[in-house]
Amino acid sequence: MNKTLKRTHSIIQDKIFMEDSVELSDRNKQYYPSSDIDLDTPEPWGLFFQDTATPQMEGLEELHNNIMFYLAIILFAVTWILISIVLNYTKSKISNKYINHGTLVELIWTITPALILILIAFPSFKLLYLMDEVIDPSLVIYGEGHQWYWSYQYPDFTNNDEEYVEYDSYIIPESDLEKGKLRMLEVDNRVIIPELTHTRFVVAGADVIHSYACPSLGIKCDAYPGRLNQSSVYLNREGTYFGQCSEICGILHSSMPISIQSVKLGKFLFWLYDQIGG
Ligand SMILES: [Cu+2]
Repeated sequence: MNKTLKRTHSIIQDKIFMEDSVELSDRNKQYYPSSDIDLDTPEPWGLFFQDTATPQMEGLEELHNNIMFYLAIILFAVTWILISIVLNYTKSKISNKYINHGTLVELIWTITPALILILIAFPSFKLLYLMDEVIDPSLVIYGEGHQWYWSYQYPDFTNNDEEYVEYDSYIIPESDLEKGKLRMLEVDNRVIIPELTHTRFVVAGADVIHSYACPSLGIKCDAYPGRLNQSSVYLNREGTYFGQCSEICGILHSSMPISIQSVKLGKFLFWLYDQIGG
């Protein structure tokens, strides 16, 4: 661990112990609180988005809502036209069996969808390029997909022996699951990310193509062998977020879940210190 980190660590250590009066031995527990109080989890028959935790996901949800607005109008308009033609064929103003061409109506039904597509395209491109940018992140986390687990590295922080935090993250099998924990989603080592910190998430595959996905963070990033893909993460709040590998990668594709926990910066430095020491 370098000198600056060490100094920050000791300052924050004092601050946290004053605030929370946490015993040293109990410290590890606060990194892994029980997930039955977490709200950012998938639910049975859940149809809607999980609570958003990053600006990207807020943008995605807003885009989704905007597109749904046009979708609802188109759905009602087309349904109304169809039903009115079927029920009222001879008297309906929009149906006439003797007219083969109508220049005006053809212009309308060509130009209107084009305008709607443009209206959808602009906010979509804006969001696409905003999400693509990872400018000057404070932290880099490297995630690698294996058959069938994820491994993580935090190459920014090294101790005196030039070692950095590096660990594997395996699923907790159903037989070992504690009460209140989530089936097929809990892992033994979570990804710890400090909140309110610009983080670059670099993803690759070790053997086959995997995909790193977490719905409430708005991440879905393919993990290719021999190629680095990146995604930006800026967590708005503390919480535990769950995701799964989203590329069919083999027989245990469903058994390599992703669990991300965002903590306060102080707790993150504690955790780093616990992992690699001074
Ligand atoms: Cu996979």
